[in-house]
Order: sequence, then structure tokens, then C-alpha cells
Amino acid sequence: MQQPLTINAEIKSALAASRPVVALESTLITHGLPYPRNVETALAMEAAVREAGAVPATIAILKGDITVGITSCDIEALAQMPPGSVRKCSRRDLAIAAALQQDGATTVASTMIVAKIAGIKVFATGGIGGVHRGQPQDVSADLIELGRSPVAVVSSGAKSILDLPLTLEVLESQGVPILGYRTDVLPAFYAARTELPIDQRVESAAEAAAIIQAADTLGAQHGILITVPVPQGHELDAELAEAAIAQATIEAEEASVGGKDITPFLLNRVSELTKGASMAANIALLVNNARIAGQIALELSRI
Ligand code: PSU
Ligand code: MN
Repeated sequence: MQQPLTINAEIKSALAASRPVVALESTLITHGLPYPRNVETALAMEAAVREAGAVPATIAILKGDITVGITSCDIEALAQMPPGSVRKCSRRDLAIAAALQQDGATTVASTMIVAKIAGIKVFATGGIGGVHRGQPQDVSADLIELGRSPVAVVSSGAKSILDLPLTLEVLESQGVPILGYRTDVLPAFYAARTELPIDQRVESAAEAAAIIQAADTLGAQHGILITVPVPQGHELDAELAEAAIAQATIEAEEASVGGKDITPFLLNRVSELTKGASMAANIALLVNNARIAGQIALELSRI
């Protein structure tokens, strides 16, 4: 029988022995950050997971093979592919990329699907997709996936380029608990805080792990969103960020950018408009989230 996934040997044995594993996505490599910052960041995230005592599993589709634990050479190769040559794969794209032997990068939604099949319970990223500003019908498949796949996603909330109040409404409808790692309010990706509520503050990786375990015991079929503020000293000035996001959003409308291209367009324009400051914040939070996800996976393996 055809195997749905290719899982590397280290991850296979870690999973078999119930040792901690953290899933990492690949869209941020191919569509989220420019070369060479994308490779550096992906490798730094893997290193942060290892330092925390867990095994990193970066997920991507290599010529149709849905691979759990791509090598650093694969990361380097994906990172250097010309823009547009790697398919940005959300839920709807997985089967197409697999059948047609395409190279594909996984988003939050598709990384969750693959993690679920592989048996990985914790996943780290930067910011999940959400509801776009002024486009309430543009709801990222990430939110729906959080409602259907039992994987804990460690992120700095949804990207600040989005409509965060509407994003919270959809997560509520999907039944997704939002935890705040040492925060009482929702972080906003580049900025550490908003005035928006979360469901529960947690003080430690162990507390987050206990909630993941309780959901598992209940047979919960939904994800858990664990939000972690961008580390102190790496925040983007809120006014600067807002001005850049507003400008980039107008430009996206004028250029009729839509569908799966809008998030990469906005991230890139905001980075240009802030002279790289937003990218620096993005990288800092990605590596920090990977480290905390490693700690949570470790605590979960001890329960
Ligand atoms: N986090 C980052 N950078 C990114 C992403 C997350 O720091 O580029 C990616 C994730 O893969 C997420 C995607 O799933 O952006 C959202 O795309 P969309 O809005 O089209 O659903
Ligand atoms: Mn969309």
C-alpha cells in the first residue's frame, strides 16, 4: 500500500518511543522570508527545538513526497528556489502536489494535517493566517483546520496584517481554545500585545502541556492555539507597524493581489516599508516560538 508520508528515521524512532517532536512549517521558508534569512531562520528554529530537548520535524513536499523531517540540504534548496516555483500548499493543495509530484511548502493548515497523520502533537510557527482586513470572506484555511485537527499550534497570534477581532470570532466558532503564554491579552505578531482577550493565561510549558493532554484525554478533535508575545526588545513600534500595514493593504488592493498571494505580498511590503524592522521581529518571534514549542513537547512527553 502507498504510504501517505515519508518520515525520517530520527523522527520515526522518537515518535515510536514517545519522545518529544515539534513540527515546523515550510511556507515561511519559500513565501514568508527572503533568501538567505529564510534558511538561517529555519535552521535556527530547528536548533531552538533541539536545545529545548525535542526533535524538530520540518515538513515540506519534495517532488510529491510529503516529507516529515526534511534535511538541511532540502531546506537550503527550497529556500533558493525562484519565487513562484514552489506551490504554497494549504489543505486543498496537498493531494494535487502529491499526485503531480510537485515541490510544495506547507502552510499552518497543511502542516497540522501532516502532523496529525504522523502523530506529532506540537507545532511552531510565526503567525497563523486569519480574516483579512476589509475582506471578511477571506478566511484563512488555518482557522478552519484549527477547528478540525488536534494539534497544538505555538504562534504569536495571527499576523497583524489581519483583522484580529474577526479572526477571534472565527476561532471561537471553530471551538479553538486560545492560551496566552505569560500574557493576559492576544499578542499581535510584530507587537507584543493587543487589547483583545484570550481564553486562558498559562505560566509555564508544563501548564500548556497539561491542557493539551486534557484535550487529548477528552478525545477533542480540534487544535489549541498557544500564543506567545514577540520577545522583549524585538517588538516593532506599533505606530510604525500600523502605518506600514495600512499602506501595504492599499497597495495590495490597487494591484488586485488576492488569494494565496496576499499574505506573502503584505509581509514583504511591510518589511520594505519598515526597512527590515518587521522582518527582524518576525525572525525573533519564530525562533522564540520554536524554543517554547520544544519545551511544551518535552513536558507533554513527561505526562
Ligand atoms: N508565519 C510567519 N510567516 C509566514 C507564515 C506564518 O511568520 O509566512 C505563513 C503560514 O504558512 C500561514 C500562512 O499558514 O502564512 C498564511 O497564509 P494565508 O493567509 O494565505 O492562509
Ligand atoms: Mn486567504
